[in-house]
Amino acid sequence: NEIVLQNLQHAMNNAALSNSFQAASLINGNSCESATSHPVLNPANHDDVVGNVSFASVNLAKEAIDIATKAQEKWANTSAAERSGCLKKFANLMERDMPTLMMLAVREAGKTLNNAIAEVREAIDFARYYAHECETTLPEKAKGAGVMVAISPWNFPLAIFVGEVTAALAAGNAVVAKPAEQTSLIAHFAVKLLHEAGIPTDVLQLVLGAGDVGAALTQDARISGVIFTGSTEVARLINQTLAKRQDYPVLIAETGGQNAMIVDSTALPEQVVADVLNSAFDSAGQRCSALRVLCVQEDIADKLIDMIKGAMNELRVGDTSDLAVDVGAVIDQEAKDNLLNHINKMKSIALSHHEIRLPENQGTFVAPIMFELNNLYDLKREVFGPVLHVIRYRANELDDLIDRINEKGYALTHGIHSRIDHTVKHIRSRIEAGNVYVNRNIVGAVVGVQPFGGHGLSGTGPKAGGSFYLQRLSRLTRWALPKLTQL
Ligand code: TXE
Repeated sequence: NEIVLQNLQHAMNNAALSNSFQAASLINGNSCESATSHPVLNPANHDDVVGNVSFASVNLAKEAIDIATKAQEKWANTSAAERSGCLKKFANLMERDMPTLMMLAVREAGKTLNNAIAEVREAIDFARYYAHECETTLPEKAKGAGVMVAISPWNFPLAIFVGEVTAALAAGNAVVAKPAEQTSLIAHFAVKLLHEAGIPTDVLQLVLGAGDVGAALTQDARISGVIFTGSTEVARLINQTLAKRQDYPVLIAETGGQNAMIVDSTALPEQVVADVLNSAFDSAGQRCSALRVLCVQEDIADKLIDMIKGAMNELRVGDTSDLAVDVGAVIDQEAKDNLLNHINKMKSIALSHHEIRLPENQGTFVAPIMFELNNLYDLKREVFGPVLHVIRYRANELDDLIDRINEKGYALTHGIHSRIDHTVKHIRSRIEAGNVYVNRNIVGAVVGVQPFGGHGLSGTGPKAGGSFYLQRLSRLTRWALPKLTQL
C-alpha cells in the first residue's frame, strides 16, 4: 500500500510540474477571463501558489443561463444511451487524469493523499452510477426539468460537484455549475473533462465566483431548479427565492449536521477510540457527516475519555503532501477564524478540554481539540472543523438524551456503539437521521450502496447516490418545495 501511495505521489508531483493551473468561467466552452484574477494558495502552505482563478460577473452568469436555456431541449431529446455514454467516458477520463485530480484535491483543498484518492474514486462512482441509472431506471419519456443550477461546496470539491452535475445531465437537464469559490481549479478541470467526454459546451456551463454569483443564478426565473450542497443558511435563502415562484422549481439541498455518537458501557473501547478519531478529525472535521458530539455512558466515561486523549496525542497534523500526516489544514483563514472563535468561547464554558500541539507551519491549521461539556445545550451552532464535544449520560437518561439530540433539528448522520442489540434497535428507532452507523465510524455516501442525505435542517432529500435522485431531476412529477421551517 505504501508503495502504491508513493507511486501516486510521484505521479502527482509530475502533474504539478507539467501544468500551470488557470481557471475562468467556461461559457459555451469559451474561457471568459475577467480583469481581475486571484492566486489560489495551498491551505497547508501559503508559499505554494497552486494557480490563478478569475471570477465571473453577474452578467456573465446570466449569459450562461441564456445559452443553457437554448440548449436544453436538444439535450433532453438525446437518447439515454447517448447521455449515459458521455458520462461513462467522463468517468474513464477521470481515471486517466487521476494524479492531476488528486494533486488538486491535496493542494487546493488541503486533502490528505488517502482522502484525495477517496475523493476521485467517489466522483468516478457518481458518474458511473448516474450513467447506469439513466439507462436503467429513468423512463425514456423523461426530458429533464430544464436548466438546473448546481452549487457545490469546497469540502468535497470534486465528488459533490461531479455528483450534482452528472445527475442533472443524466436526467436530461442543461446545467449551469457554480462550484465553491475556494475550489474553482479542480471544478474547472472536471468540466474540461466533461466537455472532452462529449457533453456539448452549450449544455454544460461553468460559472466561477462566490455567493453573489450563486445568488444571481438562483434568482433567474428561467432556471428550473437548484441542486445545492453547503450551509443551512444559504439553503434557506435559496429556498426563499424559489418559493416566490408559481411554477414548482426543484430544490435538492444537502446541508450541515450536528452529528452525535452514543456509546454505552458495553461498547468495545479500543474500537470506539479508533472510530471517534476518524469520525471527528478526518478531513480536519470538515465533513457534514463528521462527529461533533460524543455521548458516553457515565460508567465508562473516565476511561474512554482518557484513551481518546492518548490517541489524539498521536495524531500527526501538518502539510498533507507528507504521507504520514493524518490531519491537514482547514480550508482558509475565514474558516480558521470562525473555529478559533468557537474554541475560545467553549474554553470558558466547557468542564475541561484537551488540545494537541501544532507544529510550526505556514498554513491555516487548527489544532484538534476535545471539550467535555456539561450538557448538549452548551453547543449552540454547527462547527465545521476538528472540534469534538463530549457529554456523559446515565443509563436511565438515554431517552432524554435522544430527545435532546433530535431537538437540535439536524437529522444527518449519527452513530451507535453498543453490543446489546436491543439498545441499538431502540436508539435507531427514536433518533432522527438520514444515516445511522452502528459499531463503526461515521462516514458519508457509498454511491449506489448507501445513498446519503438528511432531513430537517440537514436537507431536503432525495438521497445522493440513490435511486430517486434522477426522478426528482426530471419533469415526471411535480414536487412541492420543502417547508421553510424545515430548512
Ligand atoms: O458554505 P456556503 P461555506 C456548511 C458547514 C460550514 C458552512 C460554511 O456548516 O460551516 O457550510 O461553508 C455558494 N446564493 N457546509 O461557507 O456559504 C458558495 O459560493 C447562492 C456543509 O462554504 O453555504 C458555495 O458554492 N449560492 C457542507 C456554496 O454556496 C451561494 C459542505 C456553499 O457555500 C450563496 C460545506 C447565495 N446567497 C459546508 N452564498 C456539507 N453538507 O457537506 C454562498 N453560495
